[in-house]
Amino acid sequence: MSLLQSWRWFGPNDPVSLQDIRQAGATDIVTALHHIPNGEVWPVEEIRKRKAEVEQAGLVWSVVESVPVHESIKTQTGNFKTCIENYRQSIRNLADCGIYTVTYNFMPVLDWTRTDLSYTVADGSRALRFEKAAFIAFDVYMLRRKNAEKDYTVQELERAGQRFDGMSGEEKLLLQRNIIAGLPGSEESFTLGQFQQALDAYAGIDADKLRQHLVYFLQEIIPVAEEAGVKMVIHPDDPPFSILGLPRVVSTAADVEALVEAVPSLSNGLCFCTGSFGVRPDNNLPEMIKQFGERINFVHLRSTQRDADGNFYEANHLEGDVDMYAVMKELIILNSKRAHPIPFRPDHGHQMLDDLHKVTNPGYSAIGRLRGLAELRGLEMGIEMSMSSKAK
Ligand code: DNO
Repeated sequence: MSLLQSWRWFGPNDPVSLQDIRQAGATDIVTALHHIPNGEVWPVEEIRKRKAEVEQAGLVWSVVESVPVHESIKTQTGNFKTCIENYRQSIRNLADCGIYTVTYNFMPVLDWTRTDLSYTVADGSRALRFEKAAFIAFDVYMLRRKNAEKDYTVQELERAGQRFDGMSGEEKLLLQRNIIAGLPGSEESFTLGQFQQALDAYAGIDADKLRQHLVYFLQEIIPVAEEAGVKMVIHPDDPPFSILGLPRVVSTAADVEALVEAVPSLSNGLCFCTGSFGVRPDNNLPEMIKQFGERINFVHLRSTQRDADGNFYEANHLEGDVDMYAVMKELIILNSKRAHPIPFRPDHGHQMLDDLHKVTNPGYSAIGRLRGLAELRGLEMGIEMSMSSKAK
């Protein structure tokens, strides 16, 4: 039994169609009801409608990514209890429609963050990149966050200052847009003023407090997930370190361990994203698969390339810092112990070939992911075959 090959689809407005996805060879769809406002219940009729659309194309909607967690739940303010109750109802409704894997994250304010959505790599394709100097320039000189300088070294500030001075007005605006206007899949988008307000909501919340809020949320929703047969899978922080003075609680193996200890139910699961965890050299990915295997119910396969200055860009799926061979081998072993195959999706991809001339969702163009999926399925088949021939 091989891993399940899935593909993220952003719904009817996605420039990549369900037919395209079938031709890429994926069998399963990962999607969300992006039109339902954050914090509200996902109604059964809406879930059914989306499911039927996917099935008409000969595909299966097997994973939700994501049912977003409202900011009020993360800060425990305002009507967060109602938002949690709504979340529980969405879990029940999804299960009623036969969808049993639900992805979410607990990153404050921003979902994933990059500074450059069009970084040209050596072969001419475009990748997503996180450049530290540009990010600090945004934080200190554009957002002018109070006391931001304290988070950086003198050398980092100097480099960021030079970077900022060298940028045109247009480049500054683009940088701001890349960081706060909302990348695909993040349900929030801000102006600079709104953004500062959103950050202010975390003034008294350090990592311990945020972790307490996450554990509280889990204690409230996991019993419902268990009853409904749903696996909740948390996506790690991207990038997996603190940004803009915000706390982070899902960046390392120790972070995951703390969550497992607090809420041991197997419905408290993990979306194992090699691209996010892999940015930290201290995250040993194959070891993490062994350690948390029983709660890995969804996988994002992607690689990043770090440099000595703290920058990283998204490499081709089989290149970069992630040892994809070792990761895939562990996943195959894990999958062989399961009654149902674990879904993975090729996460992000370079903008390349024809897609360079199209408007695409950053990271989610068709051809780069098609390449990623093709390489990953070949890698899986090769490892599987060599493992079974050894066994013979
Ligand atoms: C980025 C994605 C994330 C992910 C959410 C999960 O490409 O992996 O936006 O969907 O963090 O809740």
